[in-house]
Amino acid sequence: MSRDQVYAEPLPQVVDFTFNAAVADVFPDMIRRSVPGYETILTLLGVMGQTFIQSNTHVYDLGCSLGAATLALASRTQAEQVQFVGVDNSPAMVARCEQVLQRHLPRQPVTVLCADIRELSFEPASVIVLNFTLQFLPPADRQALLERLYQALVPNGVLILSEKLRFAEDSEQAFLTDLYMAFKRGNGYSELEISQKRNALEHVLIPETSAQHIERLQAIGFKQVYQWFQGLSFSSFIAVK
Ligand code: GEK
Repeated sequence: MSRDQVYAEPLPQVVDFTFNAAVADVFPDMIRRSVPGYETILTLLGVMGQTFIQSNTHVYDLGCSLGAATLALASRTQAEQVQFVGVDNSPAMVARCEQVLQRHLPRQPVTVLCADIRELSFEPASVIVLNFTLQFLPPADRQALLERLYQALVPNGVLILSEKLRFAEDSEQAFLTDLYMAFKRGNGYSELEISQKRNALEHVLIPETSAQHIERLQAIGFKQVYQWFQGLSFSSFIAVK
């Protein structure tokens, strides 16, 4: 696995973060060293796939990067005639994702689309995953997308939404941010890498509070909404139609 050194050297100017080829090349290392609990979430996505994927439906992995969530979801399901669809708007990610999924899921019908998830039309789906993707959409676009995902889900279908959180209380925000810095240092990132990456993400990754996520999903109509995972500021929700 190639090591993430994207922000290791001082940059004359830190530009907004993009999912370009340099990021795609080191992505598995970057996300594991940057998202506390990422591996655990993937393991439990396997359990959710086994539980919630229904035969003759679609399963969407939106903002799929290299397809890790699709691989996890497909790993344990016994459902039949399931069409897996990974979608990402980074051509560099999509090219690599196609190779990964062809290699690891040769017998499953899998499609990888290079598209903006805000512009896609969805087929009836039993599971839709946004694993750390919604946070990269402009906040004003989030409600409309979630409403369309709700419409696409079949009865008892689920949306799994993983996000970096913001905290309403300044003290909780500061407390968890300090721990997150320690987590990144512990994973080998230097102070320079941490601060350059934070600047690059500032206008690109816009986190919301847990209450905002839960209330919006409930208002859209999901009958059960649970926050099932939290590792420092990184969290995951499941919403059942
Ligand atoms: C994983 N889910 O490993 N349309 C399509 N894709 C988008 C859009 C958009 N509008 N905006 C961002 N992306 C993955 C990790 S990474 C999370 C997801 C992270 C894509 C973007 O290109 C990137 O590949 C992905 O969403 C977010 O389980 O890097 O923190």
